[in-house]
Amino acid sequence: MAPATPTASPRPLALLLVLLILCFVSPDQLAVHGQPDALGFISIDCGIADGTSYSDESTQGLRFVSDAGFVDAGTGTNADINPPYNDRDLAPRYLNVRYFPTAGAGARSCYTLRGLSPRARYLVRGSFYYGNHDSLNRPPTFDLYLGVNRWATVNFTAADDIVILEATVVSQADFLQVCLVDMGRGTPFISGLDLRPLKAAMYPEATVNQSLFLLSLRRPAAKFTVNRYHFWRPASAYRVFRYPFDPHDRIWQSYGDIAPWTNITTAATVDVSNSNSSGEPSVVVQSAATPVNGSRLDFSWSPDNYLNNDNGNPAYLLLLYFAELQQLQSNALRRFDILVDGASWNGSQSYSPKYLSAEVVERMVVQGSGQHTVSLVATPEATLPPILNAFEIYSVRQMTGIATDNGDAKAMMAIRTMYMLKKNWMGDPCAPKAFAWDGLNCSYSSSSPAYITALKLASSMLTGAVNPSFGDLKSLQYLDLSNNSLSGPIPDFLAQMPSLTYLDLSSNKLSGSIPAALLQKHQNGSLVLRIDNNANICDNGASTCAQDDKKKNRTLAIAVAVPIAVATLLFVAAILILHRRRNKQDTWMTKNARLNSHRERSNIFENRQFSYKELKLITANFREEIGRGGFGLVFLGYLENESPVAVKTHSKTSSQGDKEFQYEAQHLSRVHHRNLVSLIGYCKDKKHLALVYEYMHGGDLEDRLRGEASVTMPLSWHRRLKIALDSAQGLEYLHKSCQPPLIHRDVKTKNILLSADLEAKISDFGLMKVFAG
Ligand SMILES: *[C@@H]1O[C@H](CO)[C@@H](O)[C@H](O)[C@H]1NC(C)=O
Ligand SMILES: *[C@@H]1O[C@H](CO)[C@@H](O)[C@H](O)[C@H]1NC(C)=O
Ligand SMILES: *[C@@H]1O[C@H](CO)[C@@H](O)[C@H](O)[C@H]1NC(C)=O
Ligand SMILES: *[C@@H]1O[C@H](CO)[C@@H](O)[C@H](O)[C@H]1NC(C)=O
Ligand SMILES: *[C@@H]1O[C@H](CO)[C@@H](O)[C@H](O)[C@H]1NC(C)=O
Ligand SMILES: *[C@@H]1O[C@H](CO)[C@@H](O)[C@H](O)[C@H]1NC(C)=O
Ligand SMILES: *[C@@H]1O[C@H](CO)[C@@H](O)[C@H](O)[C@H]1NC(C)=O
Ligand SMILES: *[C@@H]1O[C@H](CO)[C@@H](O)[C@H](O)[C@H]1NC(C)=O
Ligand SMILES: CC(=O)N[C@H]1CO[C@H](CO)[C@@H](O)[C@@H]1O
Repeated sequence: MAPATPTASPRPLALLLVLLILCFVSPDQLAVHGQPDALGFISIDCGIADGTSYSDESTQGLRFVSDAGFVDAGTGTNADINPPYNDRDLAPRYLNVRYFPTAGAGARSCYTLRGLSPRARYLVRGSFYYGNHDSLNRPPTFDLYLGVNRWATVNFTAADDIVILEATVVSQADFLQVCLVDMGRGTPFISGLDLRPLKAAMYPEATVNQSLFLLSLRRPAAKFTVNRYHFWRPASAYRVFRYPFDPHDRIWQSYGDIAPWTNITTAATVDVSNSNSSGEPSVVVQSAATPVNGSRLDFSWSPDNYLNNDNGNPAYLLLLYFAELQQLQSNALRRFDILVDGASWNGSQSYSPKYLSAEVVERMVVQGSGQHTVSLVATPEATLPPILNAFEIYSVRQMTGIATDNGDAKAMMAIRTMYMLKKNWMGDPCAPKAFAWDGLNCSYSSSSPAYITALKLASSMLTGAVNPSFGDLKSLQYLDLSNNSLSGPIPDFLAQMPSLTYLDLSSNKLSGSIPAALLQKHQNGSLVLRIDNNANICDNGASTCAQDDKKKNRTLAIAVAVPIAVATLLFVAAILILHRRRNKQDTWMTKNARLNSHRERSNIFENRQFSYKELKLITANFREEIGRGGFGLVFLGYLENESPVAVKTHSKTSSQGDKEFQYEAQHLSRVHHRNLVSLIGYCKDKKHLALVYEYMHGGDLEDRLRGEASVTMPLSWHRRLKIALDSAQGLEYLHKSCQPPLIHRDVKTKNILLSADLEAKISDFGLMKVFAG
């Protein structure tokens, strides 16, 4: 049979390609969703399968996409509308929803629209059709937020209500969030979400601090809840004009028949350039309402329950569109007063629409919580009744909620994405206060954005590198990343964070050197730094580890290190084999050692300077001698927290200068590796020199091997090999990762110490330099 032909395997090449792609394509480029299309539109059909899209006939081919990339993966569930509600002649976006059942009362579920221009004006539209998608036959009530400000309370009177809410906003940043808030009155859901850019001149009343919310008062004769009407009356349909008729895809719907009104329509194009600041399409104003019989047109509105239910004194923006559609005889006159709540619109001037030329007459603020009425009343000299071609009514609202600083918010979103954090991390990180993200402390002020001051991400299962976005949190004072699986080097940017005073990186898998600037901050007391219990932290206090350095240095270091490591390995292995005893039991770990092992985790990186008095205290006046080295005696001591230490004293007074000893000791205290004995501190007090090391419960290898014959358990073959490898690693680390390389001039079994669980650690490296200068 034909075996799998081992041709030159394409696998490594493919792998390389994947790696290259991963290196050069940013996550933003991969996430094509979440961005506007060529028209600048975002058209989301919430509830269709992730990653799918379709072109919509009713808008002549606008492409609607799924909400993947706009809403956090894993939040919400897709559902289809149930019969009989799916039988209506509806656009596809109303046939399914995304709902948010797991969020629970008080929780917020958000959509993030990206790729916006800061300070540009946009139309944002949410569509909601309940359609018994959850088979509960209970339409919910929930809050809708635009960023940190409440937009509306979405409420349904029936399962077949379609609610469409539109807002005209100026975006603060290059993204905008729309959030659904569970009020404990049913599960929030959404059918569709759209974003449309508007021209700069349109709706100037919308500012960074003020948004326009189109009223959503229901009209029995109108199809949708958008209060933007035209009076076009083709024989049959209640026609809706949107894209492509309106290049901004506003929804203009038919006002619907009312008995006292009829319409005038023209086939001629109406010039809209006079009112192009509002950009209404010509077709919308080609038809107008006029009274059947009489000389006035009246219509009114009341506060909108969705928008104005928390506002004692709502303010409205009213836009009226006029264009004369009839060629008037010379003796005919159409002239009318525009009255709001019985008062004239502006001054006392009456108004005559211009022939086939549209104008928008707008009234900025109509204020008050009651009903408001607009009346178009023919003047006494007029021979024709008033007309009205189109109108819009907005609720004008101050955006008083103060969001998180853009930089901070974007950094937090990047951190959330990078580490796939869920928690309650939706919407704005700090605001509103009631929805602030877990693990954050923010500083709030009434005049400036909220800033993040503390970020607690301990035990959060973070993996990978320390993300550069942490560095963008300029007001962060407290950063706890302990007890995760962060790997790679400790990045330099941590030292550049201007407000940081507490940084906990302990219990991760970080490696390499501690950036010099970070160390300096730690040493001068401006930063509390915790870095213990990491894989391979080394520091020479001056420059960086070889891994991060130029290739030349690295090659050199390896060239030096490898032979040394191999030599050590052989050397230790040989000794171990020579000392090998017949007994092969593997019960090498005593109960006592097990109990003590937790104490041996390397100490928090600290660079403590002991006084001679302190040493006397620690060692109970140098009571227990535990060893004798080339330079002096070694004593057992206990620190304040009861961790045992080995105090290595120097018997002779040194000719060395204070500075050099201190420099060397500081240098050594920054060399950390699991196979190197950690220096905790030093003493340079007048003539007394001493080094304080972590205490190794297992003693040194020489003693261990000598003692095997009599008291201790013999070392298994497996354990011996492990000790040899550990020792080699420690030595290799000294040479490879510390610059300039630390050469251990005195490798012997006496200098290989064992922890309680028999992990080997090299000791006495660099001693020659410290004590002898
Ligand atoms: C929702 O609508 C119902 C019926 O119109 C009304 O009774 C109720 O007060 C509304 N709820 C809210 C929160 O607006
Ligand atoms: C918005 O409000 C802020 C703070 O209240 C104010 O400094 C700023 O001038 C306002 N901007 C506009 C466009 O009104
Ligand atoms: C309408 O827009 C055009 C070009 O955008 C401009 O030249 C013209 O002045 C505008 N008209 C009005 C009345 O603003
Ligand atoms: C017009 O209005 C007057 C007075 O309201 C009424 O008597 C008359 O029947 C109306 N005509 C039509 C055609 O509706
Ligand atoms: C009233 O409104 C009309 C139409 O916008 C405008 O031309 C006129 O100047 C206004 N009059 C006053 C007194 O503001
Ligand atoms: C965060 O805020 C809480 C509550 O105000 C406070 O108890 C805690 O000390 C703060 N933590 C930090 C690190 O600032
Ligand atoms: C460390 O994190 C893990 C979960 O990742 C948790 O189970 C453990 O309790 C944490 N340890 C400490 C000391 O917080
Ligand atoms: C500590 O060192 C850092 C980094 O060199 C420096 O920016 C800071 O001003 C120093 N702080 C003090 C209190 O000396
Ligand atoms: C209700 C009404 O009178 N509609 C009229 C609107 O204008 C069209 C076109 O002129 C007529 O066909 C409708 O009857």
